[in-house]
This record gives sequence, C-alpha cells and structure tokens, in this order.
Amino acid sequence: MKLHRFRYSPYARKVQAVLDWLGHRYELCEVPYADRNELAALTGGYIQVPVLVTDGGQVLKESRDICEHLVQGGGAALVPSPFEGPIWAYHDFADGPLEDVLFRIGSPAVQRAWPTPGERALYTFIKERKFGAGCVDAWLRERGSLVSRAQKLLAPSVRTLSQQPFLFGDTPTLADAALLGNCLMLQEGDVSLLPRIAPELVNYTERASAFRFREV
Ligand SMILES: N[C@@H](CCC(=O)N[C@@H](CS)C(=O)NCC(=O)O)C(=O)O
Repeated sequence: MKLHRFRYSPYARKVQAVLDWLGHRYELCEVPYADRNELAALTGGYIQVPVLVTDGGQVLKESRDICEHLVQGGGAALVPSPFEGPIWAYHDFADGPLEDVLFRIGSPAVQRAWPTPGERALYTFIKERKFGAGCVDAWLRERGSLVSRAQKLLAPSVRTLSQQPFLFGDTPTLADAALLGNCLMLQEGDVSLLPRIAPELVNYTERASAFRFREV
C-alpha cells in the first residue's frame, strides 16, 4: 500500500496509525505542498490528503472511508462490539469539532514549518481563501482563548485517559486513531503546543504511537 500525506494532517496521521496498529506494510509519500501533480494524476483531480493506494491498486480518499475499508479488511479490533456507536461518534467528534479548534492552534506553526517561501505563502493563501484575510495571524493572537476551548473539549477525554491507557480500554480503537492524529498535528507544528493544552496527552501520544496489535 502507499499512503500520501502531509506530516501535519490529522486525517492522514489517523489513517497512518490504523495502518501501523494493524501491522500493514505500506510506503509513505510526503506530498510537497506546492506540487500535487502525482496526487492529481493518481486521483483524477483530488488534491487533499490522505489518499491510500491499496495493494490491489484501489485509490481511496476521504479518511473516514479509508478507515471503514481498513476496519472491514481485518481491522475489527479497532471497533470492538458493542461500542461501534460511541467509537465512531468519538471519531467524528475528533475529526470535526475538536479538529476545528486544534487546527487553528497549530496552523501558525504549521505555516512556518513549510520549508520553502512558496509553500508557506500557498498555505496562508489557501487558509485565507477559506477563513478570511489575516486568519493565520489572528489565530496566533487568539491562541490563549483557543487553548482554553481545546482544554474544555478535551477535559473528559483526559479524565478517561488518567484511568486507562486508551479511550475505550487497554487497546486503541478508531477513536484513539482520530485523537492521536490531532495530537500529532500539533506536535508536527510545535512540540510545546500539546503539553500546553494537556500535558497528559504527551505520554498518550507516545503510548499510542508505539502500540501494535501485530508486528509487520
Ligand atoms: N474529509 C477529508 C479532509 C481532508 C483534508 O482536509 N485534508 C487537508 C489536510 S489536513 C488537505 O489536504 N488540505 C489541502 C490543502 O491544505 O491544500 C478527510 O477526512 O480525508
């Protein structure tokens, strides 16, 4: 398999966690922010990440659909019965309302982390087209209140994780994959961000990143 990603993409990192935990062999392709030719040719014009090319040559996009595919193809341990409902619901919370706050916290750092001036400018341009002029700078100025919102959203999860290694027990589920993807997004931007929101999530990120149901 081949996973196309940006390092900071929470959706790509979620899919990568699922691949790692399940012991799939795959190649990683770091998509250059300002050159998506390979991705566009592969997908017929879709230039977001993640995109997963399966061993059978299927080109899968949309991380939720990719996760469903991996769960159905031998990944049932990630959505143990009878918790399908709450696990998928947490996944959707992490990909939706939680990501909506965390990406604003991470964005100014992610912007600066792109290696070329063209990539940094393109990143800002794409964000400003969607969220308005000056949004990345505004998110930096508003970081304090964004961090408070993130802490409020994450407080119940942090309490759960003070009592057990993963959100639903001793082994990670798809809910953890989505939470981990968000934690890794912040860390890829600036390692000081995650501990500022919740120091407990630093150990969790290490624990979750190291987990394997089976080795490759
Ligand atoms: N719903 C999609 C969202 C994918 C998405 O938003 N990916 C972002 C990176 S986190 C992206 O590729 N953005 C394109 C850009 O920044 O130009 C999924 O879950 O896969």
